[in-house]
Amino acid sequence: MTTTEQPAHADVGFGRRPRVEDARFLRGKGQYVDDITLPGMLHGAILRSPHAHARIVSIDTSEAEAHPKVKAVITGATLESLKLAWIPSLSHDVIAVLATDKVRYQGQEVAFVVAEDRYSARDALELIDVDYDVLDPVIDAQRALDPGAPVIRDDIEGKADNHIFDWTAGDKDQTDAAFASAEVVVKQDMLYPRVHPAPLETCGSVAWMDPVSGKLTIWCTTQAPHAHRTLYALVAGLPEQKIRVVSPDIGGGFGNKVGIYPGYVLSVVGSIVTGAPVKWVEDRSENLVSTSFARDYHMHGEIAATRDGRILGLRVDVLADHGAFNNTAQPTKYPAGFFHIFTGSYDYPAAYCTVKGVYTNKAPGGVAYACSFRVTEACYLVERIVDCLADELGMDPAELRMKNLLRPERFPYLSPTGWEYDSGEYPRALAKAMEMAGYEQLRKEQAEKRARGELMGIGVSFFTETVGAGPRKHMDILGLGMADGAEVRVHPTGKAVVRLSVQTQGQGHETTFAQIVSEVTGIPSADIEVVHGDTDNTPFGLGTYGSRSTPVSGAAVAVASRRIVDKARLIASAMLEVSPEDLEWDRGKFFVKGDPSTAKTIQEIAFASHGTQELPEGVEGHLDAECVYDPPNLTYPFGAYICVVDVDKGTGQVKVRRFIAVDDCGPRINPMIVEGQVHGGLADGVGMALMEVIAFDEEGNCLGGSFMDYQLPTALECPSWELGETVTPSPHHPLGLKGVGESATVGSPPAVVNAVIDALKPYGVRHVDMPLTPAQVWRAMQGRPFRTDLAITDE
Ligand code: MCN
Ligand code: CUN
Repeated sequence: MTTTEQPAHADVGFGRRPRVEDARFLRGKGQYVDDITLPGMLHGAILRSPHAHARIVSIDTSEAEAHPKVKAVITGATLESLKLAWIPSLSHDVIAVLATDKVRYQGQEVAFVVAEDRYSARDALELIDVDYDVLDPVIDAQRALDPGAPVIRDDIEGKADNHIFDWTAGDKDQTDAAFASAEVVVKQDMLYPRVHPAPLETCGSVAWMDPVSGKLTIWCTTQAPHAHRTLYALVAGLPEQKIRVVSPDIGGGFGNKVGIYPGYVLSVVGSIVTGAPVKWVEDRSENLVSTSFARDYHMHGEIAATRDGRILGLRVDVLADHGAFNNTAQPTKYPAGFFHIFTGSYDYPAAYCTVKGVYTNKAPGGVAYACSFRVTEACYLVERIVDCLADELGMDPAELRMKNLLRPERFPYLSPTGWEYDSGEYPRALAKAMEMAGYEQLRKEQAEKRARGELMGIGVSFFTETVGAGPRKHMDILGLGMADGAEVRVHPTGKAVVRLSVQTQGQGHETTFAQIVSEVTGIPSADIEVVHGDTDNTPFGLGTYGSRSTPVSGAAVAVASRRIVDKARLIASAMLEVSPEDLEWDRGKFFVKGDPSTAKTIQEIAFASHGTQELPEGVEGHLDAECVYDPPNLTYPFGAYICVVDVDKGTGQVKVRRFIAVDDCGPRINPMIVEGQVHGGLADGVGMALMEVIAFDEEGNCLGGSFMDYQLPTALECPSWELGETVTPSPHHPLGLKGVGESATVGSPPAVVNAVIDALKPYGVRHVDMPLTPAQVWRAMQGRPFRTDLAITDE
């Protein structure tokens, strides 16, 4: 007996294809954490600090405990007895699960109530009486190191200031020499303000410590289920085989769901204490106020060049506001993430940067939000300062870029700060974007409008991304190296299952990872099931962030799939009674060289691998393979963006009229999904450039705690995106693929800001800090833009 023939319409390999996951999402049949209901499940709620900085004098929980529906009230003291009050952060620090000594930011977790229902748990929070001794907060990062500034982290022995780290990259002497020989030097301060990933679904977990089996199951909103499990095992001393982390459908992560939040730990403790499953799901304000923010980089840049526009060097000094705990999600040895890719896409010999991290009384976090570990800030800096240079030189910004972009023959390219860019054809991408935009025509239109007193701006940006972390010897989280496993198993009937260590939050992995297996093996992607998000059913790996799924896990899947084909060749050789070298592979089937009529399909071979066919010496039965992929390098996708805006002179309102985005992420597994990723990232970029900011008043009140104040872009703020592509494969990825998930978020903010500043040229404006709200733009026109990270105090 053989399996059925492959249907003629088979959907094999890469290509535009609807997302299989949408069948359930569009019907409202997704299974999110909050959809999980277990028998006897209790509900947790967190009491949060109203103050940014205060000593906890006492906590009285007696009234809350007396509430008829309350099952437990947990405080820092309870956790101290379990040694869980403080847990290690992702960056050589600790974070408080529940505050014991002091609260250090508004919204910090102080107590946890477990009750029969969510409403009672919330009601009981009001019955907890906390006596605070309010302290002066440190809100302005630029004043955090002032002598006499209140010390936030007095829990760290001997700590007498708010300094976290100093870090440098590049060659200082060489950079000084480049600046000394320069004809032109341009300097500019710029802030990348604190923003928030704001996923549609907030964070949450359901924890169930089964008292009989001793098995702890945690359903939670995580982008990295395996890393979470190991951290629970290490921190809580629980046996790892008795922990199962399940990441069900996730309603957007954008980096917000990389780390472990106190709420997750509290649901676990709640379950241990009560003996029942405990659900904790935060509300929107809790998500915005207390979970990982992004950016908050105060940057000073200096660029050196010749008068005719050849860039000679770049110098950068950064003050990094990490909030109250240093808990930035990035490979351990990079305290400033991948910021040292700030040299960007241009060819010049010298660059140097210093980054100083400080504590402030704000929520911790600091990297996440489609950021590729600070590449967002780096790209913004270089793309803005190149525009400042163009302004100084009186040169067209596209022409200045074209003159300095890395040429194709420079790849693989070793940057002045030590990155090896794998491949690139930069001038081609910029030329394509300019052609799509009708760049010259746009400049003509702008000149005419300027003559009439209208404000039109054209902004150009070019980005190089660094995605796909490891290799493991350089990159880890708390000692766990960044490599990922994959397993492919072909069933007897030729259908297959692929198990991943990474986890989708909306990127469409169920579709694209099946397409990778299909591309290599020829099995139709509809016949391949993708399993992920469950540590009991998937191989170990470090998860999804830094757009690493395709570069790392995708490579693991490709290698495992190739191993399937290699094994299939041996089995086919036995079936056809020829030597393996005499076989030819035509995706999906092997045949004797020169005689396609002898073909054995991969489905027939799969059946034979499980059947009675005698297998060649040394070949085990069944058709399955696995791979643990340790990437030799990161992948470097890139792109050229052009944004066209109109600015209303009377109100300062910015209208993004056009946005042209040419992206190169190597071959595209599914062009439709890639376009969706780019659309989302461009909307992110427009939001950050024009609307999004988490600012604080002088008392440390968070001013971005709801969607009334934290403004997200909608279709109204977004134009109809104009997308283009070039294809430059990665030389080291088995299928040439580069990641793309964060590209547009990295590349688009400078294009929008450059466009607005370009529109404001008649006012002599060279730089204005994001977000470019109407108020900010209008005030820039009056020559008095404000600091967007603080509440406006002068009127
Ligand atoms: N893809 C492709 N061809 C390529 C590269 C990628 O078809 N050459 C596909 C991939 O197979 C995958 C998607 O594009 O389906 C994104 O792939 P990749 O660039 O590998 O990024 P990840 O899958 O690792 O996703 C993480 C990335 C990050 S870090 C953030 S933040 C972000 C982003 O993805 N969060 C998102 N995009 C998001 N999109 C949605 N809808 N939701 C999020 O939370
Ligand atoms: Cu930086 S946000 Mo994504 O890496 O999860």
